[in-house]
Amino acid sequence: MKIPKSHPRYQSLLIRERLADGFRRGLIHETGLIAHGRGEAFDYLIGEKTIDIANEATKVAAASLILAENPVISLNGNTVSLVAKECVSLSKSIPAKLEINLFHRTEDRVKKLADELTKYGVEKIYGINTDSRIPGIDHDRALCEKKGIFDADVVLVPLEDGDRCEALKSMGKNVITVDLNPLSRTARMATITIVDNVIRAVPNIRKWVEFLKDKNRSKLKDIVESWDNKKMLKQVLSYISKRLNSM
Ligand code: PTJ
Repeated sequence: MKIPKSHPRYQSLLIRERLADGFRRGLIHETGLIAHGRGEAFDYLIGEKTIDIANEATKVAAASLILAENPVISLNGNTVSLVAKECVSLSKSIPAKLEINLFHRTEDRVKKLADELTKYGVEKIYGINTDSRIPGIDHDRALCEKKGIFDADVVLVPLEDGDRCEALKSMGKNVITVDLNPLSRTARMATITIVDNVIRAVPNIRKWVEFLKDKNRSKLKDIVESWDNKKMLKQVLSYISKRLNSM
């Protein structure tokens, strides 16, 4: 469908079209569309822009990814449909590995997602031939690669589910998530939560990576170690309630 640029909800409708296209091409599971609806509602509440505290979380996430020894970006259907190209360029600038990890896993979807990523010049995609399991998870999101997520010290997991976030943390990893819902289990479990739309967050992480890359490592460590995720989530909720009260 051709959406006129003059439409007041142009950006939002464009994102929906991209997801619908991802669904038709077999990249997204049908429940991914529902998950997007929940995200959209929270995006509305924060004003559909990157709020200052999310930008701060993004800076901390970038510092953590730069400091990591084996950083991995975990990709699902929604993320690939919305920001495949941006994830590939982020992985190159960190540098980090890319691993496909699905809740509704089928070999067909894994292949389609890998083909989509390949279009943007990825040489190696993890998660196709899984050889390990994340302990404590009974569903397919446990499946991963030893050299990828299993051995990672920092994992960026946009649109995560709480179970795996908790399990990854129990393995001693730092988990960075992008989740528009500041109340979700994932948002509360993660080491660093970026409460922003993945569409805005991924390019913003890259921007911060480029800015911080050459900075002194002990300065980056200070940025990461002084981060208080719970405090930040409270600030986001207070931002939303102030916004609602002022309407
Ligand atoms: O591709 P698969 O098979 O791995 O399945 C992926 C989904 C998304 C279906 C699966 O991970 C799932 O069910 O996720 P949840 O538990 O519904 O969580 C999705 C979270 O992402 C929710 O808290 C939403 O608010 C949030 N969300 C949705 N769209 C966006 C978002 N956060 C940031 N940006 C978005 N565009």
